[in-house]
Amino acid sequence: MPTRRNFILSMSALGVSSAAWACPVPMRPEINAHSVLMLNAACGDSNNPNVFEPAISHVEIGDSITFIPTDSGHNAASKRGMIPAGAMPWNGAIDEEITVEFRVPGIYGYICLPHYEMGMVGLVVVGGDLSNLDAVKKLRHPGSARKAFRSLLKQLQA
Ligand SMILES: [Cu+2]
Repeated sequence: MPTRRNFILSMSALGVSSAAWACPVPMRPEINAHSVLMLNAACGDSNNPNVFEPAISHVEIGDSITFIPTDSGHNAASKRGMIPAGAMPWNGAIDEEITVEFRVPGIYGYICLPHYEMGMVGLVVVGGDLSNLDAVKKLRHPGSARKAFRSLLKQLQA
């Protein structure tokens, strides 16, 4: 049974941590796999604009990921040369919610087209398979995308 004091404390805690409420992961029963949010700013970090959240997703073979346009002006599209051989590319429209099924194991790099050069990129790893890492690393990227992909790929190898 929560006391009145505890109640007040938890309410003030909500106020303090309001930044975290700017980016709720939607709890929607029809999305029972994985979701990636397209955001104008990282959760609680306005200095980190235009991000996929999470930037790295790990899924099993046959799983789907739904890319959700939480904020407008973004899309999710696989990056040519950054998906496993035999895998299907995808290209969501701006502000489109798109669900992608991953049947081929490996690393998938994807981008938001309007913010690619600003570093709005992400990775999906299917089946824990990093065998196309060298091929993925070879690709060159403009602007901040280079650093962003390098940082994400480094996290994969850690
Ligand atoms: Cu974007």
